[in-house]
Amino acid sequence: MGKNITEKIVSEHLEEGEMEPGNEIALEIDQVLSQDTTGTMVWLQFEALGIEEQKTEVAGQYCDHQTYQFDFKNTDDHRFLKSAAQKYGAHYSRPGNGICHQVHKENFAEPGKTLLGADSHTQTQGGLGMLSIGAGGLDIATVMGGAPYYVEMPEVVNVRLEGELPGWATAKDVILEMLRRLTVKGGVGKVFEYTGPGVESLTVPERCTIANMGTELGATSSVFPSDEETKDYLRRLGREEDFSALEADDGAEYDDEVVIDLSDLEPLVACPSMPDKVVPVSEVEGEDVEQVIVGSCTNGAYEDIKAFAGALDKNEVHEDVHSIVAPASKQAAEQLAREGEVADMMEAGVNWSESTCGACIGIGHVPASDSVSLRTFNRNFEGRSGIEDDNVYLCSPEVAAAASVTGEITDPRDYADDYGVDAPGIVLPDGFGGQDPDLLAPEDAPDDVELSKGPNIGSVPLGDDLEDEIGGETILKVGDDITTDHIIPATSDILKFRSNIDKLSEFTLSRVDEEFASRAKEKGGGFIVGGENYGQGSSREHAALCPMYLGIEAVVAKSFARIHKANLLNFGLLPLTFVDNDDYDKIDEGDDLHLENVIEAVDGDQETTQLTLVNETKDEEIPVKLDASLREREYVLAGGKLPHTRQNA
Ligand code: MIC
Ligand code: SF4
Repeated sequence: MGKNITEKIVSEHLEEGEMEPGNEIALEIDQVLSQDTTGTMVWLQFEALGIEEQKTEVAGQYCDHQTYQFDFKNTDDHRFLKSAAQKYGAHYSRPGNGICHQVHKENFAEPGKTLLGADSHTQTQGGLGMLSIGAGGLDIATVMGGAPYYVEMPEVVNVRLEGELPGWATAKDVILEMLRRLTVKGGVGKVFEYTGPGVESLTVPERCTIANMGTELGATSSVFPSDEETKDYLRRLGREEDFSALEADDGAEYDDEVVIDLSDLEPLVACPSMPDKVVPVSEVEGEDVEQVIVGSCTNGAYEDIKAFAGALDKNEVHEDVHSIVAPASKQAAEQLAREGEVADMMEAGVNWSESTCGACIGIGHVPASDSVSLRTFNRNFEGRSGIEDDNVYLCSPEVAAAASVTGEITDPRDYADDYGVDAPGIVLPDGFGGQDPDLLAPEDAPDDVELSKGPNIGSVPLGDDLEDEIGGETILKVGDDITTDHIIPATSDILKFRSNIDKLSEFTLSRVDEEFASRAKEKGGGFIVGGENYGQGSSREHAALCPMYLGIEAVVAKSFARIHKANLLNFGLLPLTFVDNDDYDKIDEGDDLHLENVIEAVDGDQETTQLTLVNETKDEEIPVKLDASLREREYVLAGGKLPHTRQNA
């Protein structure tokens, strides 16, 4: 039987387990990456493991989220990250050099290899035929210590692309179409593998845009073949030697199939405030726009900004619009500057930001109250832009250009007619240059580096041993689709405490209920009750670590997002699901809940065990399940993965 691409990469890296969907497998990881808001915990946990040097082929530590360094705490974080990268053998990318996924793509991504990243959009590198997966920081730390990465073998979905993109439809519209069809829950437990004749017509940066937003589908990963396009792209990056061809065998089997005819696609937007609220641009045409931003790890590459510039075609930015480009890497910015594109855009009224995630998580360029912001990003969760009740639409660089000029959401085909502009298409540079001074190689590091810890760098909190009886109040009950941005927001006022859990935990779930942290502390912990897809979005393990720190022992929900569930288990919290989702209605905030015989239920030799949750306030017995591998069960029994790893080292 032929293998698909995912099975080929998995089988080459399989250390334990069977490639049966749903089975836990242990994967050997070739490369890791972390960024500046997850990296501090990654390295603090790596330090706690007591290992002298990281053991993967390539480790990249990028400084991209908090590059404005508006507080010494950010700068101290960067200094700490540099010292950790140099001490333990990672590449260090200086603040302003670019977003981790873009800089990793430019320098290290390699077909056929595995990558684990402490950022949910790590799957971007699937555009180059790499199996790349986002995970919590502790998983990165243990992989750097030489352990495999344990993950459920995903189902592999064949996304067959037919035809070619017409005029103003783009790669962004391919992934928005996937979100329109499958929703933000549609990819849980799956890898989307893109095949079919349409793949050939897509350049690597376009493939990366599509792979990047597999995260918004909830997917474990997304992957494209590695072909002549990949070879050509690596050649332009000066890394042709990293190329190897990779495609599915004839007769490869898949668990499911989605067919998209690229020729049928039209320009789409995701409406506020969920990436799957997708409609054709024409349906929301005429909506006034006050802010347009081109950038992020989805559409901030050289090719995206070039397309924006091409679509702008030197037309002036509308007087009511603030139009901003935030390049995803300094290399992209440098290239565009050399070509004169930057000057042309500036002349047209576009502003230029440094290379950063920035506005994507509400750091800078917070939209005005009651205004529409149109962004080429991947997430528009409510409040993520830095203001509650925001109206963020997600779109392609071409749609961003049309709105910059007209001042309203405009179908770029109408804009093209009115302004006489041709669809720019994707233009690749002959070659990329620059950037070397901003990427420090581990082999050039001095021998005697010590970790540099400023006053804001705390220590790693450890969980308590699991108790056989767990009781406490329902400190909070929330609805569906609670994101990690709700649990631990990433805005500038809060992000600076990522390495200081004592302080950070004060903000836990503050966007839902400002009193949550103080109530949890006062009550000595308790339970959180959630709806579907609890913890979707970011990989930030702080969304598990902070509730643990506040004494929360279990989250009972209808379902969980993949990375968040793994993070809860890593820190010894119980992610429990209802056997019957209607029982969600049998618990109210403030109800006293009780679990008995917990150790027996966790210590079982089954991947699914059942417990009885007693609602003492309402005198109800509610059956709940723990779905966790035998290994994850050991973590919980030991009070978390870190104590477990140390005990077994
Ligand atoms: C995000 O897009 O939400 C982030 C900020 O990049 C996060 C990482 C973090 O919280 O630090 C992610 O996607 O994992
Ligand atoms: Fe940065 Fe936004 Fe990408 Fe997260 S989604 S890595 S914040 S650009």
